[in-house]
Amino acid sequence: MRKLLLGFAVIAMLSIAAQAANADVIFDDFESGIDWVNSSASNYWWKYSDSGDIFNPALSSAGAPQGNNYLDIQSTDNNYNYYTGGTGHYKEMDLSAYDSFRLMVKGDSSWGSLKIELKEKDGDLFKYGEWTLDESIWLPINWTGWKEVIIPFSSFINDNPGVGNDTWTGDFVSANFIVSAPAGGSISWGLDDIGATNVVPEPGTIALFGIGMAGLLLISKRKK
Ligand SMILES: [Ca+2]
Ligand SMILES: [Ca+2]
Ligand SMILES: [Ca+2]
Ligand SMILES: [Ca+2]
Repeated sequence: MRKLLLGFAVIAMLSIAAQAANADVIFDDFESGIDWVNSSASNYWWKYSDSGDIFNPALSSAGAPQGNNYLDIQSTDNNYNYYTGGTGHYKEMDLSAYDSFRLMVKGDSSWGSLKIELKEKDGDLFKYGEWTLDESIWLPINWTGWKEVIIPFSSFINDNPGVGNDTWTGDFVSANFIVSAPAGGSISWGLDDIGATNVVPEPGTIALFGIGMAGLLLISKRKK
């Protein structure tokens, strides 16, 4: 009986750990390559650069954090306005079951920041971060190497009041990643495993966790 209880408790705990470690849904992991600006496809990317700047997002396979490929972004701000360009991804998905945006980001220790925009089918546009005159306060990419970034959908700001229902419902159509580099400087970043996850466990998970805890308590009680 004790072994059975212990086994069940361990399974319950492990299932919670597994759920916490993985993104629940992925809308691009770059494993099937990148379809650049093909508006007839159901899953494609686009890119644009600031006038005179260098902005090169491209598929790379050197040290991907997940699978074999990731999106490598090399960019230089030649006109000293911090903004260098952006790249976006179109893929319609129902994200209503998830509470947070989630992706892997590779930084290069040079100062820079990323603005993330999410668009919904009803026309709503939500942004993460604000731009001020000469200083970006977007998501600062101030680390070196790969890091998991999780941003609750509730932290995104409605960027077009009056268009759409001004509410995030998860009726996702596209994401846009806009890059700010040091003035006159360069960034070398990577993106991978872009998707959505749940940070707040669902009631079922909490119940499972409770059963696991109860099992462990019962075992420790019987040992005495
Ligand atoms: Ca990948
Ligand atoms: Ca620029
Ligand atoms: Ca809106
Ligand atoms: Ca909406």
